[in-house]
Amino acid sequence: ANKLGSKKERTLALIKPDVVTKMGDVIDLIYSSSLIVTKAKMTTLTWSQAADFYVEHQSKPFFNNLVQFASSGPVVAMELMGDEAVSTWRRLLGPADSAAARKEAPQSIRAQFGTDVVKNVGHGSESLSAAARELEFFFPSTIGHGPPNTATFTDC
Ligand code: RTP
Ligand code: MG
Repeated sequence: ANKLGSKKERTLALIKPDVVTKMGDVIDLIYSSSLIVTKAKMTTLTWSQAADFYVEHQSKPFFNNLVQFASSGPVVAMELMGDEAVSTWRRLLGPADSAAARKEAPQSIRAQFGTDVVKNVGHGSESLSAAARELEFFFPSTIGHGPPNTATFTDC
């Protein structure tokens, strides 16, 4: 915590294939929040990469649907930074089911731009440890081919 008592965190936000062509609408809402975008990458996951990303859900009945959808087109992965970024981003997204979100949290991103529980606009890490794993998944710290991931922002 800093001297004001806030906790600066980083989280992984994913814009899913259903709204990736309207990513600006989602990013506008991030700009209106207390969070800032500190890394971003558009990529298309293979089925096996999406299964790896969602490994925590591998025993769930919806796993195959989820992985199929997540690998069905491009996604935009972002690192978001700000006070309590993990919970703040999940609150901005709203409930997982977009139809429920329209009733329970009509201002939320899923309420405004989502379709149902599958086409639900985005993903947010659910804990700091999940955020660390998911950020490393999309923005690996090891240097491979291509430009290294050296873009970093220090706490402000
Ligand atoms: P939350 O845990 O806050 O409900 O939201 P979440 O986005 O983390 O959703 P979660 O329940 O953890 O599920 C992960 C993703 O799986 C897809 N899903 N499909 N019945 C279904 O077909 C179903 N249920 C969940 C959603 O894409 C969800 O985001
Ligand atoms: Mg969840």
